[in-house]
Amino acid sequence: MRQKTTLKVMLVDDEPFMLKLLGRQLENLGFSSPWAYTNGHEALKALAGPLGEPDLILLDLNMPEIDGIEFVRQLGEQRFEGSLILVSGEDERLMQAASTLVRAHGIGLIGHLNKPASYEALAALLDPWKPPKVTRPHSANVQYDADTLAAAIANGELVNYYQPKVAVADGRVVGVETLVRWRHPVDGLVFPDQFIGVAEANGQIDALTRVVLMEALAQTKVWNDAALALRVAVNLSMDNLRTLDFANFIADQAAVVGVPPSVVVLEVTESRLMEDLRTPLELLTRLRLKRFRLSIDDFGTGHSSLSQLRDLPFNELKIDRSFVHRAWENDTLSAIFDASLHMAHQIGMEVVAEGVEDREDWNFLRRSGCDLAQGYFIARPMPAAELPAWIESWNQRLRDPAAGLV
Ligand code: G
Ligand code: G
Ligand code: MN
Repeated sequence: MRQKTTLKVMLVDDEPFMLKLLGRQLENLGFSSPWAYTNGHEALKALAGPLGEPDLILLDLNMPEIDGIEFVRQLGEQRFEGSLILVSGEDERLMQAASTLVRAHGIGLIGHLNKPASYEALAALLDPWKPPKVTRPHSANVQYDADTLAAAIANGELVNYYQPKVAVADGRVVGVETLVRWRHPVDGLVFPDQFIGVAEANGQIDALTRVVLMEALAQTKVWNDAALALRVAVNLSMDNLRTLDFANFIADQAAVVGVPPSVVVLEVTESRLMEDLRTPLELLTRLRLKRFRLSIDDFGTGHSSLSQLRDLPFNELKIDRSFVHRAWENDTLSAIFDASLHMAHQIGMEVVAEGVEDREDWNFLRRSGCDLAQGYFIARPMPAAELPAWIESWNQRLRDPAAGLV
């Protein structure tokens, strides 16, 4: 990491007193004296000037001439590559909205400070902070073309990774979610957000899902035969539900491989609105009749919503990670989390919390009454071969009183 003293910091706040206070706190933390502006326009002009971009900006939200929100938009348009801290006396929900906006502009947000900013709060944000190396996520986000993807599917370049789902009450490993990756011969491991959309747009999602599902079923059979009783979840795109024979395909494959439908979870996300619900409704209802488990994925975002709960026979609800991570410290998130959890329980569904990233998230879930948990705190998605050893070490963590997991 670079020396703090060589990092350039910009302060933008209409109150000169705040500039002085923050400036002094930064110097005490080892930063060289920041560039300070009481006016957003001048700060923006400076950004385009010979001094270049700072590594870090501390930005006040409430300013008379150009407010913090507009400032953030202009930073986004200029493709600002440094990091940002929001400073404000506004309430938590407004700060949440502003934070979401900053991230939507692709700007690295370190966090926010409540006025009057304390030295301890600033130190807590900046101590773990590392200035980003100049790689913006969207530049890395290549989309592949349909022919390349078709060849990859045909050549068996897609591989399944599996992420554990554990019971919150006792930590027991209940199942795994299948997450597809592409072992690209040149580009390395490619993540699904770079090719699922391509497959959906080019009529390849059925072919892709068939490959993923067959591999997942075969793997589940291997685990079950080795006395590892696991449920296996597979993600279905709404586009998989447009033709009725897809239900037969799933049922036939499970029967051929010898995996009972009751251990197969089909996770459905509705990323865009379906005009005609009749086919998906028929297909999912038939799968449910055959005792497959149906899960509503990313609940609370996009179109994964109440009307789907009303219309479709789901037995599992996955609360989207944006309502889980940090819900312990955010009243809005925990209110949405609790409401979703209780609603699902009232209609007899099992609830999975996604995005359990750290100890605080886990402790929050333990208090919440949620059924299952999934996330980096427990395990990242991994190749099938790594799962038995991971289960072993997880069980050790569970038995260790010092770990205090359960
Ligand atoms: O795996 P992450 O590891 O990056 O997955 C990103 C997204 O891709 C998730 O929203 C997940 O639901 C989706 N995804 C992963 N595997 C599959 C798949 O086999 N089919 C579909 N339709 N989506 C998948
Ligand atoms: O949409 P779906 O729930 O299928 O997405 C699973 C996605 O979430 C995958 O991309 C997976 O890698 C990612 N994921 C799993 N656990 C965590 C976590 O704890 N934090 C974050 N940010 N992403 C996670
Ligand atoms: Mn999923």
